[in-house]
Order: sequence, then structure tokens, then C-alpha cells
Amino acid sequence: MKKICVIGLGYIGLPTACLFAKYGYDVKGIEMKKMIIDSIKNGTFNSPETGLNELVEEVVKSGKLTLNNKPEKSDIFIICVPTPLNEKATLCDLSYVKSTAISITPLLEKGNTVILESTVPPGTIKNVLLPILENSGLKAGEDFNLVYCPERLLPGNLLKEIINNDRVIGGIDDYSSKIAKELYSSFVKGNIYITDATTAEVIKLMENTYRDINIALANEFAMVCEKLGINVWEAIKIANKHPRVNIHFPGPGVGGHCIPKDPWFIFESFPNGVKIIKTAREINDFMPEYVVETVKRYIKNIKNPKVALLGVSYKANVDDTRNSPSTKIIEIFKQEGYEVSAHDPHVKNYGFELHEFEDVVKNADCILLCVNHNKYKKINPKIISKLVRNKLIIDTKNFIDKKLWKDAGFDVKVLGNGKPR
Ligand code: SAJ
Repeated sequence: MKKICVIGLGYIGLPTACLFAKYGYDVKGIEMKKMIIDSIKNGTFNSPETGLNELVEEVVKSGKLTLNNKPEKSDIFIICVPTPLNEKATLCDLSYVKSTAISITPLLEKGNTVILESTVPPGTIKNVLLPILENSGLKAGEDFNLVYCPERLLPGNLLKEIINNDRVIGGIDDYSSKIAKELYSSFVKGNIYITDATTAEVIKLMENTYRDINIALANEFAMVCEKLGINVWEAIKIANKHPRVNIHFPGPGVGGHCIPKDPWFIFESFPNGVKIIKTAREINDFMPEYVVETVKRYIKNIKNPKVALLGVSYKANVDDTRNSPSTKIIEIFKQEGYEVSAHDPHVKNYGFELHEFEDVVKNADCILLCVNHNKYKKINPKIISKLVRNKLIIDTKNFIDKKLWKDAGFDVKVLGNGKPR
């Protein structure tokens, strides 16, 4: 059976490595972080993703997935390393992709296949990866295959999506694409679409940019509707009944490790030719500030107010806090000298201190709901009404049962709802 080296055992690399191992390949998982390797080896690896812990245990026990901290000779190399934004916050930092390519180059042999899954700016395969790998003396498309195959998985639903989602494969030539298609067909049940490498890179960016722009549109509608004295949620719901309309939903901003950064990868190639993409990013980045201003308006007459912030992950029911809008909201409140106390039922490690739910709402003057975790549905407003100092809740996700909270005496505000009560 062919040997695969999966480099980067993050939220994409690990399930990818496990599935190839499950479907018979000899997989070497490569990871720089010793902590990750140790936790997989000693069985303490713990992911909130359904089924992942069991799958990891299965393939490690069967010996099909083994681990190392640097790549070794293989038939196939799959690169799943991070591509963060650089310190200017609008340019892609390709250093991990480059260093991985440099580490693979001396190992490359005729007939090998190199696949990149990380999200990258257009042209990275042809202009960055290919020249580095050709330093091996081998020629891409003749001696080895080179492919872009973006991951397209929704955190929180990884294993289901990795198997069932359609995939895009962009080889630098037809043979590279054919080989990659055969490989992924071992576990992918969705359709596999073949295109060229640069088109595949752009498709990935288009998907997340589409989502970013639509969320920005929803956020702009929310701000407009508030001023018009109408309810954006009601308006979007009815507008979406149109067969060709799919407006997304407003919120406190756009977080995660993909959507807030990927649109910049298009922008960086055409800084003067890209308008809507940049504006959408700016609107979504502005939302935490808008939320803070909204809160401040409602508590302006309260002396030394306390804000109880619920939810610090970037979206519902996950423990991931990367680029979370809540982090920006907490930062702004703290900078301005407000007392803010935060809770999240899923998050353990966070840059700011988190507290028990009861301690957070105790003596609060405003409950600010930033994430629609299912667990927050179970909150009993009657109990909370006895703990808070001022009965006000601001719901940025249109999530709570308004009647329940109103019946418990709360003043209920929903982001984007400007209707007078
Ligand atoms: N959000 C809104 N309003 C909405 C939808 C989302 O404010 O209507 C916010 C969320 O609260 C969150 C952010 O946007 O803060 C992003 O969440 P998400 O669920 O839209 O996306 P991610 O970042 O978890 O995953 C996305 C997915 N891309 C698309 O749906 C096009 C996923 O399929 C990609 O694989 C992933 O990015 C990635 O890795 O690129």
C-alpha cells in the first residue's frame, strides 16, 4: 500500500490523516508541536468533533497512523499547515507552506505526488510551491505530480463534511489531477471536481469571500433597519422566501480562522482593483465596535456598570476562539474602563479570564449574548432576574426566547431590531 505523509496535524490534517489510514494507506502524521504528538500517542488527545477521538484511537492502535516531527520519504505528501495573516493583517504569511516545501524537496522522488490543502493566495502552487519543489532537480508535471485540493470543512461538523462534501482538485496537469482524484476517492463520498491549480485556489477564496460579503450585507441591513425602526430578522426571513435570495444573518462580527482572513488573500493580489471584498471586511470588522456602542447607549445612566458577556468562541457550540468578535468586544470595554465579565460553556483556554455563569450575571447591568450556544437556551431568566442589578439583555444573535425574558422582567434588545417595544 502507498505511503502518505500528512504534514500539519491541525483541525484539517488530523482527520485527513486518520481517514487515509482507515482506508488502508500507511500514513505518517507530521507535527512540529510535541504536545499534539504526545497526546495522540498516549491517548489523551481530546477533540470536541464528533467521532474524531475514536477514529484517532482506532488508526493509532491499528498501526496505520504513525507519527513523526519531520517528513520522511513517501509516495504522497499532503500539506495542511496554517496560512495566517502576517503582522500587517492583510497579507498571507506563507512561511509554513514554504518551510514545509523546503523540507519535502530533498525527499522527493520520481512518481511522487505533492498536494496542498491550506488556503493560499492565487498562484501559490505555480509561483511558490512549484519552484521550491523543482529545486530537487525533478520537474513538476513530468517527474512528480503537484495538486491544490482545498479543505472545505465546517468546524463542529468535520468528520461528516470531510467524507460527504464535494471536493475540488486542481492539478498542474491532467495526470496530477487524475492521481489526486483516485486518492481522495478512497474516502470522499461527495463529487470530485477537476480544474487547474490556480482556479482551485480561487474557488476556495471565492467560497469564504461570498460568505463574508453576505454576512457584511446582513450586518449593514441590521444597522439600517435599527435606524428605520424595523426588525432586520423579520425582514431577512421574509426576503429569503424569494427563490433567488439567500441573505445571511447579522451578528457581533465574523470570527474563525478562515472567513476573516481569506478575502484578504484576493485583496493582496489586486489592492487597487478590489472594492466590495475590502468594504465587506471593514463592515464585519466594525461590528464589535458597533455592539459596544449599542451596549453603552443602553447603560449610559448607570454608574460603574457591569457587562456580563455570554459566549467567547467564534461561533455556536465550538470551543474555538480564534478571531472571535467577543475578544474584540472585551478588549474595547476594558480599554474604556468598563467592568466586563465573560462566560463560555465550551471554552477552557482563553486570553481573558472566564468565570462561572452565576458569577458573571451576578450584579450585571447588561447581559450581552454574543454566541448562540445551544446550552444558553437552557438559561432560566426568572432565576437570572434575581441575580442581576439591572434587567437588560442584548441579544446579538436573535437567539433567546424574548417572551420568556420579558415575562421575567427583562428589557430585551436584539441587534438589528429597531422596532419600538
Ligand atoms: N456568521 C454570521 N452570520 C452568518 C453566518 C456566520 O455572522 O449568517 C459568523 C459566525 O458567527 C462566525 C463566522 O461568521 O463568527 C464564520 O462562521 P461560518 O460558520 O460561516 O464559517 P467557518 O469559519 O466556521 O467555516 C468556513 C466555511 N466556509 C463556508 O461556509 C463557505 C467552511 O466550509 C470552510 O471550510 C472554512 O470556513 C475554512 O476552513 O475555510
